[in-house]
Amino acid sequence: MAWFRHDKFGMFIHWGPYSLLAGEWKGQRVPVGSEAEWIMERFNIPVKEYREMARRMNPVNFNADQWVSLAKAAGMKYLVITAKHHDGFAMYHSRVSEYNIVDWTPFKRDPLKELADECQRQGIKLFFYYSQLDWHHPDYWPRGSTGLKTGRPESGDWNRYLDFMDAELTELLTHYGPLGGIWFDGMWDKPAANWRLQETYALIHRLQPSALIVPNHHQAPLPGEDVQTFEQDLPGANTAGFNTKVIGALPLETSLTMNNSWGFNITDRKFKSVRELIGYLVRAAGNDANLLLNIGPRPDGTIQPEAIERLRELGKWTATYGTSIYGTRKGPIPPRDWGATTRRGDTVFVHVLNWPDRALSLPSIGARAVRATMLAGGQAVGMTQSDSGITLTLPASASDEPDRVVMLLTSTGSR
Ligand code: FHN
Repeated sequence: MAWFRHDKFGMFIHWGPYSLLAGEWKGQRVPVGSEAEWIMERFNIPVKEYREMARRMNPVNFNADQWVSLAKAAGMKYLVITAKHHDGFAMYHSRVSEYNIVDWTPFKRDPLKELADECQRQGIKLFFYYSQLDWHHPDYWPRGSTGLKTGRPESGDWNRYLDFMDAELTELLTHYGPLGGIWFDGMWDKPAANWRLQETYALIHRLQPSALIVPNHHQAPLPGEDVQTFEQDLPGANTAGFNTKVIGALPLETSLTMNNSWGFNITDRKFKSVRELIGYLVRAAGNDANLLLNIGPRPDGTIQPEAIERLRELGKWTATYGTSIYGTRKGPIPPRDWGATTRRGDTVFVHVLNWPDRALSLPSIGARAVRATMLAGGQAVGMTQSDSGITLTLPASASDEPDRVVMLLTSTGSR
């Protein structure tokens, strides 16, 4: 948990047979702003047809080194990739389901093994995303709120499905070296079902005691879980409509799309700007949370230039300003419209994201500030203090920066 809290910034990757469709099925398009990895459900694609489509998965241009290097260049410290999404297709060499990228497609390689080896080499922690919800498996029965029209028999054995899930998780936890953890999703499809969570969590912790369990069930944390994750929202906010407002004591994370879809959607051009993305990273840190930023690679294994460009720009930013993010905790002032604060030891970082003026008045930070300097360049920042707070006078020259970061050294400091 300590490393997770420290590392703050990760790459999320949604990649599977849905990437081949890129948001289109038989002339129908998923609307912009909606999730292309949900195409099977959106257009009620029968399992039989989807399975045939999946045979075409052949990412000949996939290069694990390039993906991991890109994450690293952006300043990301961990990576979460879809080992199995809701469509039930294993993007790794499963021995308990032939419906996997090695046995089912001409590709024959195991991209998750290649990624795991590369992550080891480059010092990036790897998580496997695993969808508990399954639109393909016949034993995912009784059904929940989705996957109702894929043409499966109206019967099945729920415990057999859970055994299958545990068998796949066992493979993932034993064949790919040490993992950062397992990132679960999909329990929200059947919230009232008996998921045998405690058995599954115990299995994971037995196989890899340091693997973190990150459940995206949109509820308050349950026993055995290690991280609380929020989807498309900062902790405590619920613009997405399904996030809990309860914030527990675990390390926190926010997952975020770079455009509006998790999986590759060829017509979704609504990429967030670099400035917005920096804002999310900073506001996440100001809320004590990590940012898990998603990309949806193309089916051939390449990454869209819009994503590459943004990740490289983020890398330039983290190279200078990363010290105000990594290893910090939320600062003394809760996030505001103008920005957020983070803290490491005696230093409070004031992130000015959205403030046009030079003078900025802050409430009390609970200690006396003895020095204020710009993080980039080290210029002194004017400061007046009273019991009610501090007024900073920011240098004019930096006003077009996405984040003007002021370092406040507090009186408890020894420097
Ligand atoms: O349905 C999924 C969605 O496709 C995507 O994987 C996101 C990522 O956080 N989670 C689910 C919705 O809660």
